[in-house]
Amino acid sequence: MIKADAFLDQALAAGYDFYTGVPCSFLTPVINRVITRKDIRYVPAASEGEATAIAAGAWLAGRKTVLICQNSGLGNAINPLTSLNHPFRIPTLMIVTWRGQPGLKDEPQHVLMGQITDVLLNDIGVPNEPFPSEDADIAPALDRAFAHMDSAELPYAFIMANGSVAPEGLEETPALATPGDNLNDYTTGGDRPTRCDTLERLLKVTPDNAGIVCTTGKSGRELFTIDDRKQHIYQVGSMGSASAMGLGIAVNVDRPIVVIDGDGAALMKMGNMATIGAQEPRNLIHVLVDNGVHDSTGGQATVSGGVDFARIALACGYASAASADDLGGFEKALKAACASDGPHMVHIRIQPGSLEKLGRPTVSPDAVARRFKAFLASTA
Ligand SMILES: Cc1ncc(C[n+]2csc(CCOP(=O)(O)OP(=O)(O)O)c2C)c(N)n1
Repeated sequence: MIKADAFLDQALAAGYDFYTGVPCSFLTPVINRVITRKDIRYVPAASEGEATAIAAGAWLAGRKTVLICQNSGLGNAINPLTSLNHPFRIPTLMIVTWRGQPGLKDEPQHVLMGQITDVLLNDIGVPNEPFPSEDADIAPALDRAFAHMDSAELPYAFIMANGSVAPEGLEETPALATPGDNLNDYTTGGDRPTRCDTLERLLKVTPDNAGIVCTTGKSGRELFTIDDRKQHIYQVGSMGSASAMGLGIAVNVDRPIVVIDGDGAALMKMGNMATIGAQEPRNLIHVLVDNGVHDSTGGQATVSGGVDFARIALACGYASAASADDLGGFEKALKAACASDGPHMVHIRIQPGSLEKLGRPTVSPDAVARRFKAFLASTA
């Protein structure tokens, strides 16, 4: 058994000071110390998939990250691990608990995942080993993890068995959002704009020093076709993770970060909005381009027509939220968002459909990520 600080100190000495995740009872000592310590930043996430994307954003912003979760939550993280970390080559150190370890009694819901935790990690190309439970094992284990993350630029996991770490108390002042009422309704009920015109207007209004994180599917392809700049990152998978990635970036940089989300994607990971509200990144502008359909997969309806995203954002603690359905209202809302402290939600309802000659990013995801990382590191 080790002390949590013995592990955290050695990871910190190598620069790993940004943690995000979701608790597990096996993780309690580590997570309690991570929350309590002032030299480590912890962002509590609503889901492990969200945490994976928050960590990816923090890495883009120059942080070394640790993702902590229960092995059942590994299921939630598989999608961004395979379709975000892998194609974009974004490393993170993972601590995954081992509920349902074969041979030990555990609850029925952990039995299967306990049998396949390492198999699953191996299958998705995440090398793994037991979390160190002796002091002498910490440095060599971390060295192996760092070596892999440095060379492959991909995640590495420690699987934590029960009782690896001595119990620790918790000193916590939770970051809680305060629901706001700064709601601006610019809707007109007139003809809705196209996504292409909306994205062109967004680029016109957004300052050049802003980083732009675009959701997966045709939005990213359209943004790329309109203009491809070093300040853009186009997600090619990890549906629903754009706002979480934007959050991970925004809490680590001063420049404005604009997230372009889709309605299907936002609905898939609505918990992200609660985390954003609680973290209060003043430089985050969450633009929800809502065409009411899954346009990228053939136009099947989402349920967004009955969802008031602006009010949801306010209820989650965003500093302001606006609704628009034409370019004039959108521009007003976006300009106001750029001029004041956020987080802000700008929800625009648009018409379905996309550009006829739609390109696909010709720059590979890992090149886009490194170009974007270098942009974030440049003078704001
Ligand atoms: C987890 C996951 N489920 C499904 C898909 C397939 N998929 C790709 S884009 C997309 C639709 C996204 O809808 P929305 O966010 O509204 O954006 P739009 O396509 O309308 O631009 C879907 C379902 C996926 N990439 N990932």
